[in-house]
Amino acid sequence: MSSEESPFIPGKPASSTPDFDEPQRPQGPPEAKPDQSGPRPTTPTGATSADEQDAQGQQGRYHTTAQGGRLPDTNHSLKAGARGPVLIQDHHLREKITHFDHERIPERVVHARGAAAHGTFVSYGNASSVTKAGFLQAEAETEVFTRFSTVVGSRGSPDVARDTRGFATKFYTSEGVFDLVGNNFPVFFIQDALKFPDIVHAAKPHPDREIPQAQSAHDTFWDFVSLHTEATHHTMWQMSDRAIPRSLRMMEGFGVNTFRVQNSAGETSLVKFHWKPENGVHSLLWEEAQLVNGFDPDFHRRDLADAIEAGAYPRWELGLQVMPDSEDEMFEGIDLLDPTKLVPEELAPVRAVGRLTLDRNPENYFAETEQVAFHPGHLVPGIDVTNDPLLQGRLFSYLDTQLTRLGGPNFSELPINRPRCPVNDMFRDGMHQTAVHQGVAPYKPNSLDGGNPFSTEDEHALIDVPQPVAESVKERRASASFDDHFSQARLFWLSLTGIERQHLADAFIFELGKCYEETIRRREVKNLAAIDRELCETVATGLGLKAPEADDRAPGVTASPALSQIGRRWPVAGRKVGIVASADTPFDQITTVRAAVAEAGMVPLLVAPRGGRLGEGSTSVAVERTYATMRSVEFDAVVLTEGIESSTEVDVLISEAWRHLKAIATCGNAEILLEEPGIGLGDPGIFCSDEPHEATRQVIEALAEHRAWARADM
Ligand code: HDE
Repeated sequence: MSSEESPFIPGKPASSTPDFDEPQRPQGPPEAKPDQSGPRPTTPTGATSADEQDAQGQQGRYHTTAQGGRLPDTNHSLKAGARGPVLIQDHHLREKITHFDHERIPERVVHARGAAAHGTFVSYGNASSVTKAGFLQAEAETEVFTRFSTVVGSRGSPDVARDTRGFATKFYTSEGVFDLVGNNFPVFFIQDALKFPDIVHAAKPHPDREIPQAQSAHDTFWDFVSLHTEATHHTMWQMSDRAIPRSLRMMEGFGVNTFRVQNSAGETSLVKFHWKPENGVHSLLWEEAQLVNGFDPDFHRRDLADAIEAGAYPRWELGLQVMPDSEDEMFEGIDLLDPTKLVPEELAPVRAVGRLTLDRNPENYFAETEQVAFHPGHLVPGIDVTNDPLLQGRLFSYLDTQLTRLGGPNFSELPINRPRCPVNDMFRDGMHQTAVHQGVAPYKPNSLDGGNPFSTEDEHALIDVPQPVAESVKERRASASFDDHFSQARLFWLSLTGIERQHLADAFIFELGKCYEETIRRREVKNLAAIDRELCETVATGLGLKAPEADDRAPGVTASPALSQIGRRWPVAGRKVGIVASADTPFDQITTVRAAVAEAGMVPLLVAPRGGRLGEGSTSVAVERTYATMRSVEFDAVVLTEGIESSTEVDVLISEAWRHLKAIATCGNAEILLEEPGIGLGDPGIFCSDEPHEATRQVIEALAEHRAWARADM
């Protein structure tokens, strides 16, 4: 460095004296952030508030070190001359690289891939007869954060793998945090938490080559579930269309385990929690799912964020199935402590008790979606656990896992996990402690801190309903009612329509067809014989195996029609319609179709051969997808306008939309495009009209049933 060169910026002349009197401040007003100087607000824990924490590391207008020292340059490390080696004294270099080196935390051991949103839960006020939980009382409104996830795949795995989906909601109630940590299936693979590592090891990639990613279509999974028949019911759901949701917004949610609730008179009931989506329960087809995973691996994540940003807020009703708190904890012959069993809605109707609206995307994926920590033991007064052995094990696991994942016991101080009510837990110190606790007596009883904090005999969380525990001996055994592994698997099968059954059988054929070991395939087909003859024969035929003898282990089972996804009409808001046009399309056709789609609360996506705009001047419309960037799987329905020509891309679009039972409308002479693939103008879900508005109206009407199911029989 020459003697005239600045010690801070190579090449910049040094000032002769330190510039104390006239600091060189940037001109103009501060750019982005509001002024965050001034005293830091504190929460009752003594920690800085959530808002303040969010801004930590991003305050003021200058780039600084982590210690707040202003930085002149972050492009060049400090070197012994412009071409010389880097000096170890460059603190900025070491601090920046060191922080970067430690940016990753362990991903969740299961449910690693997730997407989340903030929202509000509004109670209908009609649940007080069964629970005193404050957030379910009249006029209660509660801030929530919901995270959806797949189970098996790693953080970077594709969204629409065939898998169970997590559906976890954190209610920041005035009585403390309540977490409803559920799935999109009402049942689980195992009856005892002790088996959880086994099912997860079996479902995860093979330990030698670490393949396949985010799949159950492999030997270890089928080895386990074929041997461990209590998994049969869940496996049926996993092979059903429920395992490939069209959107996270179109899934049901279930608490799975049975909970015990208590009202203010001290009366208890057993309940199962349900989330019912306002948009209906819809799925992709398997071929679509496979295409989506290549075309847009972030399909679900993008869909959720886009919908919220566009104001098409997803909504669910929270429902309760309420069963009497009987001594044997059975209901209509169903053991309520067995998480491989559901209670058919026909036997215990789902009573809607409030509405969840997700209306705000996270601002920072890591801080919120990644660091949120759920726990089925985060309970509020009026909601307690049962002895379901799966739930009991979960009560241990979720706290334990955060210690590794979030690096210590203070994760509830992270902004996303903080209760929105006073916290005075008497916990102290530990890694990543952010609170500055007051007082000298973090123990009870004490006199030095005036006896603070006080215990309450009033409403408290962990209600610990005094349940009698049967006089018993210690033993590793489940009750005999847990031995029935097939009757509800059959109930699920019988509840599905023909096309849903076909999809389910096809999924078995695909998944077992991916297993190398024939013994595994045979063993699973034998299990299917205990569910249904037709299912077993279809799968055996698909695999080239001989169907085993009929097995009548599940006699006298009836259907629960509520489990089928097909046969109802649903709101179409938020669905996506591809409008294919070109520079030759009459412009009013484009505007008419777009307006009709938007008016129905759906998302119009204009597709054209090339990018840019269609139409002239200020009324022109931006092309949202080109032939290079579109694929049929993104659209729920397709409208073909006049002026588009046959091309490979358009032909593939039409044939896929046709095969995937999607509604297709043509305006005017665009119907010619249907000739080549042999699509009849009167076929189900095909709408041709000279009136673009009419063609679009018919498509919207058809979308209420999700797909043109009648085409499946053609
Ligand atoms: Fe979980 N589960 N689980 N699980 N689970 C986790 O906790 C576990 C089970 C569910 O978005 C982990 O924080 C055991 C049933 C969801 O952050 C872990 C058993 C249901 C999520 C864990 C079960 C679930 C998890 C991993 C058997 C549906 C994601 C990371 C006894 C009712 C939550 C974490 C999120 C996450 C353990 C069974 C739902 C390891 C031991 C049944 C939605 O603690």
